[in-house]
Amino acid sequence: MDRDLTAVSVPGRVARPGEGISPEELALAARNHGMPLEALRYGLTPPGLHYVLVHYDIPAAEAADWRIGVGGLVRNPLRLGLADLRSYPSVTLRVTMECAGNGRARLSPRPVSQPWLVEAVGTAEWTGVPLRVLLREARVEPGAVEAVFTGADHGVERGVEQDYRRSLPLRVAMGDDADVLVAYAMNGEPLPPQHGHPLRLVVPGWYGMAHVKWLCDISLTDTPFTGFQQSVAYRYRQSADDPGEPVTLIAPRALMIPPGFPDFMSRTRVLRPGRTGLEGRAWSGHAPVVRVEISSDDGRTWHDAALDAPEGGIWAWRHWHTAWTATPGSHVLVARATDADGRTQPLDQPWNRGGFGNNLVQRIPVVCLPEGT
Ligand SMILES: Nc1nc2c(c(=O)[nH]1)N[C@H]1C(S)=C(S)[C@@H](COP(=O)(O)O)O[C@H]1N2
Ligand SMILES: [Mo]
Repeated sequence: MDRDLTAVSVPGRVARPGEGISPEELALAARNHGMPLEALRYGLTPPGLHYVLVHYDIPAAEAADWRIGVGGLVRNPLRLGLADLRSYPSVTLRVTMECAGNGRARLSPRPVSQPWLVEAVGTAEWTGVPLRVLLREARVEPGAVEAVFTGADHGVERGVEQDYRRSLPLRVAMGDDADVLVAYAMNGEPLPPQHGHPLRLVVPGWYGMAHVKWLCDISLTDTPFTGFQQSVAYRYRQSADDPGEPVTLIAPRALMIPPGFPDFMSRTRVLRPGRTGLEGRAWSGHAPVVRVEISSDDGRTWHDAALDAPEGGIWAWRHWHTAWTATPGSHVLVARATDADGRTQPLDQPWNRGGFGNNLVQRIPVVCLPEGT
């Protein structure tokens, strides 16, 4: 007899003190890649360098056969193909997307899951139909409170067999804060397989888990969705029995392009004495970033970096730059973003059991060589 699913798919856990990254975590890390930090130089992340996170397998999907249904509590159910979607006026938005688990691998104790360092981010231009337009055409019934989005990918997670599925409150789905898109293009091209070909949801300002890929169904419901990715995963919990709060908007974060050149194995940064430019990008899903501070002494003293004008709208990261005079010896560079709501980044890790929404500052150890070497 087959083993049941709970035997192949175990509950979530936190690593034991000193427990290294397991082969299972390595397998996830090899499938789900981050954005190399030097790619922070590009406002629009080049194809292939945007981070990727896929819970199960990339499903086989033919654009020509794809249909998306809009149903549930609606008066006029829809069933649309790609050509139908392309016939609506399109909207293009530049959106910075970040995985809610970004930074997880550095937490102590470490939640066992996709072991991101800090690079689970990317910015793309998404083109599609505002979800609001489809919901209006479907004539949502007054009793509806949420829209539930289903992806075509299937798997088992912590013993629960499922299609990847997430919901949004109707207010968010209707685009009260930002246009939510049913997107069929990324940077002007059809979506690549790993980013949801042929259709995905894009929810500006929200962590990645909300942007359902391989989108095949939208269903309006009169009760909040309680599926796995909503009520088990993606909650800020302190313990296994804590009901927690849902993970939603992206917390502010600044990242710096590591300066100098890296050692192959340790990736320690090496540079020569003198003035060196420091630059990077910063974003927040709550409000625009209004300040980036830099420290070259591991957070003891700070100075403000210059913020460049926003490029491509309010949902995309902002470029910042400053200069630093490197002196021989070891230094730790730190960058910290603050948004217009006054949210900023902690110097000590904010910990929760899933390792979500952790926006601890990035620390980059650098070694500056002696004069004349
Ligand atoms: N159908 C489906 N949608 C999904 C996922 C998934 O596994 N299946 N992963 C989510 C998560 S956790 C993230 S962080 C983003 C990643 O999007 P990207 O791979 O295009 O960067 O997709 C989200 N949408
Ligand atoms: Mo994610």
